[in-house]
Amino acid sequence: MSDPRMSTRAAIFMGRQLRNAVVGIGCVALTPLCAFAQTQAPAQPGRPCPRPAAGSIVTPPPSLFSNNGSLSLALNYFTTTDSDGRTLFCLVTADGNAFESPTLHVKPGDALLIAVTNRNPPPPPGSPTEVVSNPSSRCGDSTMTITSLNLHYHGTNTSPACHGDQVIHTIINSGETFNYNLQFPTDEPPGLYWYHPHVHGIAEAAVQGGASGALVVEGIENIQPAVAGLPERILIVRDQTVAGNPTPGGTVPSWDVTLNYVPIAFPAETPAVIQMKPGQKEFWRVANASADTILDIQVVYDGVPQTLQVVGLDGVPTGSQDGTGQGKLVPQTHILIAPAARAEFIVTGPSRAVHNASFITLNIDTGPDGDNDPQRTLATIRPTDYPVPVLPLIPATSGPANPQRFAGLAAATPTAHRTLYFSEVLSDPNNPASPTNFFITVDGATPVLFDANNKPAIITRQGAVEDWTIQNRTGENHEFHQHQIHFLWLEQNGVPVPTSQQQFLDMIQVPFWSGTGPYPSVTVRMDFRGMDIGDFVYHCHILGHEDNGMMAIIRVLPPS
Ligand SMILES: [Cu+2]
Repeated sequence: MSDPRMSTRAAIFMGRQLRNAVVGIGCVALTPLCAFAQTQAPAQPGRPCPRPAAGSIVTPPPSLFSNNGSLSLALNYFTTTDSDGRTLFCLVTADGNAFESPTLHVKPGDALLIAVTNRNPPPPPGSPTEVVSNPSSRCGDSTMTITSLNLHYHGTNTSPACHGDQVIHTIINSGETFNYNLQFPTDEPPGLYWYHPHVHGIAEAAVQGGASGALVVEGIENIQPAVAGLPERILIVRDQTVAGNPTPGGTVPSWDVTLNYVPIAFPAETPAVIQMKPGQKEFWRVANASADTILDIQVVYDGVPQTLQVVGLDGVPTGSQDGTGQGKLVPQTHILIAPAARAEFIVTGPSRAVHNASFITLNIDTGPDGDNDPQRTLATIRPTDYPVPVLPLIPATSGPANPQRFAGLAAATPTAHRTLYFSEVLSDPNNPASPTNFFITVDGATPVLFDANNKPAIITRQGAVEDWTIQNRTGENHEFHQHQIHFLWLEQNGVPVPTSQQQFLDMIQVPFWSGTGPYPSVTVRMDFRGMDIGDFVYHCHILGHEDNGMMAIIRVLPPS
């Protein structure tokens, strides 16, 4: 599109059309998505995107494993509506068993090959479109519509080139098939990652529709031997709109949550059920696959928060990057999990003497302009001699740890320092009810809404190590995500993080600003020493913010 302002408006328009259609009270007639949702039959025979009933036992997602260095699969992308009028989206294996949202297990060094077919119906005539690439940047289709798709492999240190983990220009439109070919580096940290659609403007709707799954890089038992032999429980929290669209506040959440698709729906908020053998240690791998909801998880037995032995955050084993190849357990009684972040930890099942055992998320103070993320019980934990389902076991330690991607980063000399900040303004300063524009900006530059055709906001070179201070100049929390690489958490509000608490992350929350005093900030060390060159993005992972502009492009050039 020749006029970048038009392009931006189209993207914002698309995001808001979708958001309005999904969040609004039922489906508002004549909005594009409603027309799309109501008039189009599912492409899959039967009912795609099935969901379990409230109060169901939590079952693990189906798993697919790599073999001889690669994992190859085909996924179909479907949509439907549920009984409350929500638009659902799902990724389902195309061959054989029609597994929804399979967990993809790969080893460091493996290839992941996915043929993705968008089986959404075409967009209704007259719905918005946007050209997101030119002939040189094109990757798949060139025109985004309200039914477009692409996939992001969150947290993976894989290439941002086309057919890799490329989200700026990759577009898969209705009826089209696109082939992903991701090569995992041999030094990819073992742990929990995830995949989800990432088309700017409609990412929130796709993720709240449920189109996401876990991705496990195998081998954590070689860095954290404490998990060897333990039952492995993959838990995926997603969010979705609240039926009836009540005004958030008090106990009314901005979004309902689900646990492995079991709904915890306002107002009943019936917890899901997890069965555990009394006193049995399990290895829990929790992904916050919510579009917008911040979690602060806790396991509580008869009112007492249990000590969780954290072994990994955002796919990186805790304490594992000091050159020893071994991790360290970090005891915590609750774990903040930003949208898109992951936490992996050991939890011990309740004894028979425990009357009330639960897996909860605590209330989040998101700031005066933030969502309402109140405390909720995600699951009741029931001690059972023969729990169902029977969980798979983490293998025994099999050898030395693979080389670690971020080793030595703490001691590296930064080659640049930058300050970035989150900001928000009303799109019409004279109308308090007008939509908000969201920005992430390098200090000193002019704030611009994200557009796939924007120039890079930051240009650096492979080999660089940069310290970034990221400020929040708004009245709500934002959740910083850097694609392609992890970063080392160095400072909070200018105060150094103790070495024992430093961690490699791909998500970090920047708390809201009270309106007076210094802006809250985090300082992180970015590691561009790896293989990945090209253009990729950083953004707020509250996807409602990202869809409305809070994303920018970084370009990593080859070494000079
Ligand atoms: Cu945000």
